[in-house]
Amino acid sequence: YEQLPDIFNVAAYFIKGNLHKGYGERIALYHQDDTYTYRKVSNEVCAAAGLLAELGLERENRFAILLPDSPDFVFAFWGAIWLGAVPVPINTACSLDDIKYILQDCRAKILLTTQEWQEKLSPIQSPFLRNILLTDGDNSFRTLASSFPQERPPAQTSPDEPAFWLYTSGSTGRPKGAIHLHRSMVFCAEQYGKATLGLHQDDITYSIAKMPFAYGLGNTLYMPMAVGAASILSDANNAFDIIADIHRYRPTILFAIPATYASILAVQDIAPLDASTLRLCVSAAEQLPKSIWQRWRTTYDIEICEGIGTTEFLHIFLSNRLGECRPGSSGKPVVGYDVRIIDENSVPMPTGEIGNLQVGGDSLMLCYWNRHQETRQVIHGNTMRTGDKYLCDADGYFWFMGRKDDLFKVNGQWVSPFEIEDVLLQHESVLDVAVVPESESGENLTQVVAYISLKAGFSESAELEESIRRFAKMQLPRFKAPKKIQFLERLPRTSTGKIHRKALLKASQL
Ligand code: 3SK
Repeated sequence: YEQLPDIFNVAAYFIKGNLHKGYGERIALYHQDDTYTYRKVSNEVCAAAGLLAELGLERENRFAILLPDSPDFVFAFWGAIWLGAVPVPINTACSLDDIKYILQDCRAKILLTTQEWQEKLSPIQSPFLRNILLTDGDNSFRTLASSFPQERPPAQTSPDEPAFWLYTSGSTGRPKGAIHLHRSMVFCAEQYGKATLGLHQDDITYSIAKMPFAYGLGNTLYMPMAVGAASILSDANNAFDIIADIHRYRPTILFAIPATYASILAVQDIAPLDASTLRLCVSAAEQLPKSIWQRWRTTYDIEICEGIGTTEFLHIFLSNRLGECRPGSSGKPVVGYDVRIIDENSVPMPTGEIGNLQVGGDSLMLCYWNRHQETRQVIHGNTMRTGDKYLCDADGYFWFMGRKDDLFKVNGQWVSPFEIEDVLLQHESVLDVAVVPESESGENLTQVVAYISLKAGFSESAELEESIRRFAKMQLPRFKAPKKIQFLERLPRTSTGKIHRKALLKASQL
């Protein structure tokens, strides 16, 4: 990881870096029927910066981007950083209420969005907002930007000043704005993108996680750009559209979440995926059940490299490596990160024992915006306690045991929901499952409840419930087998695609 100069603008570093390497005519982006070369991206970014400056966006001002993954998103994001301003991508999968909250909380001076979103948000009440730019309609962002020069010097920023914010999707409370520096993306691209995954210029990345989510931002935006590779911009979010995208654009790397892999496998008989262009598959955001890893490998002969990251660290810090994957584990530390398991007094846990995950590394956020206490609770010196329970085995692989409040005790013994979910997923009818505890009414005892959504062709019945229950009992100790099974058409998920366990916990307590 290189020493960065005192004056450093990360937008100029990535964009001009590719032109200097002679990659100007290489494809950077695929979007619908269009392709964009690195030269085109550079021109559009400078023009966007010109427009934003003209509209009064100044260094350190926040600039909200509420868009699906699209070329406009890319040009606006880099254009703002080019100016020394601070883009704040907002996930279109957030609730309307959270989007309005984020707009106010980040004090954006300008918002870039679509007509449809502007109408949904109307009236926008933020005393800081001066201008709303739209990507569609008569005076579109791109049309307005086209009258600005395609060259302009970047702001003379430093590696240590804020470059962009990302809001955490937290399943409770309001989203929190994590402030990231100009240096952060370089660190992640070097340590994870290049050194761990071996990304190279001929790769084409396809990410199911979208750019306002830290995982998607790296997969689609800055990691491919760090090596002169290409990425696919798409809003596909179901197995059929994802498969169609893979057949159309022929990506070499698929970045997805466990639900994506499960859903592609579930339609394999009716919409078979030709995975022959994929050299690498990555899963993050949630624990990947072993059974899905194994079925994927058997079906497509590709390992899924599971990893884990956080919005606060910007990208993945624990990862499996091709050829060395241990299904069900989060892998080993990405070089450059110090990952430990500690007890409540910060003492390292012995091998094989469950403790709290503590991570140190140069991509750690500066702080949560305007949240002093919450920042202090998670950041300790150069490290962060992520709130995850983990153990590390004798070979140095890390195993996720649940968020600190996902683990629960039954008959006095710790239960991790993932072990039970993994078993239930092996039943022929189960598409998706989440296990949560429930107090047995009238008694102070905890029982295991499984929420299940079924594969196409199966429907809820007493016989099916009994068959799943029997299947679980055969493979799990008695106290871990679900006492109660609830069928749902779809499991509730957060805006980043994680199972919304808190919502299920509430439901099981009603
Ligand atoms: O949730 C994750 O595993 C993750 C991965 C990469 C970047 C950000 C996040 C939250």
